[in-house]
Amino acid sequence: MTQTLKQWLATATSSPELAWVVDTVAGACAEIAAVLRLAPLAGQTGLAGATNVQGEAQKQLDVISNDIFVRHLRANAAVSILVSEELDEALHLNDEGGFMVACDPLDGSSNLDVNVTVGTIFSILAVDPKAPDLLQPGTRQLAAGYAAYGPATSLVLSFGDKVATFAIDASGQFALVEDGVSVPSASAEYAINTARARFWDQATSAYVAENVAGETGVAGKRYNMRWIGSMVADIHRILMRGGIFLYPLDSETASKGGRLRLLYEANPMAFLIEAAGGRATTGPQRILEVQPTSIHQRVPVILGSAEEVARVQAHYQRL
Ligand code: AHM
Ligand code: MG
Repeated sequence: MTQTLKQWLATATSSPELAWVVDTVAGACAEIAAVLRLAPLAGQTGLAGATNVQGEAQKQLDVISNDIFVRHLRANAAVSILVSEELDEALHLNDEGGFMVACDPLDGSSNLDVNVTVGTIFSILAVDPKAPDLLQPGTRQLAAGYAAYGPATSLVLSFGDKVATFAIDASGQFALVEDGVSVPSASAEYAINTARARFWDQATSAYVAENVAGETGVAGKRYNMRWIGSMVADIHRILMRGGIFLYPLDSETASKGGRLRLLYEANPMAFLIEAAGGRATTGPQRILEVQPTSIHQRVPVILGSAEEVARVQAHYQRL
């Protein structure tokens, strides 16, 4: 018999409150999935006409997805704080709640008008509602995950010990697909935006050059490159069949600290990848140990199959 998400949550964590928060996040994702399916006919795939705090043009669906998150989390008394890519400041929701949720409500939204997989990324941390610490390193995450809105809607979830995947069933509920996903330690697939090659540092350039050389170089095997431009879709592929994702620090993003955001992109993905047996680094440092200095902080992100990430780390050690 297939387990529902609620049934699985009852055994996966000893905290009923934390299970409740995860279930609430999943409810928000299910509603976002339903909105996305109808968005082209509802004329919702365009720009919202506003710019978020990161200086990015918001899509209508970025705003709609954020509103769905706020509404679902506000109704959960255990959640006191929401940090969202689409909100300039942390949003205070419930006075007594012991949890904070950090999320990117709709990641990869530049892909919406071409019907490519997008996703929601989330991270859950404990906070004192009277004096919430918003800047906790990723090692303190209690749970993290993402929803991938592709041919199927997948929910991928971890409390840190293992990774489970779910899919939406015919009744609109998440049901367990696999409990205990692991990232293959070796792979011959890498994901990086090669149009940025002229900005790369020496470590990234050296690693990619080895892959391009394939069986004629030191890597000793032929590689394939895949870049969807939607982090959730790229990471989902890597979680399922191995590979490496790189958005390293480069000369163009250096002044901002990187491209992807620490609290609601890098940390939850690093938490999942490590729980599945992979590695996640900025190059010189484990992502989960980076001490955040602001809620929208950016970091370099290199994560995936352990052996591939180790090769990149070795290049950074040589710098
Ligand atoms: P977003 O949160 O504004 O959607 O930006 C994050 C996205 C990731 O999903 C993806 O990996 C990356 O931006 C792609 O960046 P680029 O367009 O530079 O290749
Ligand atoms: Mg994003």
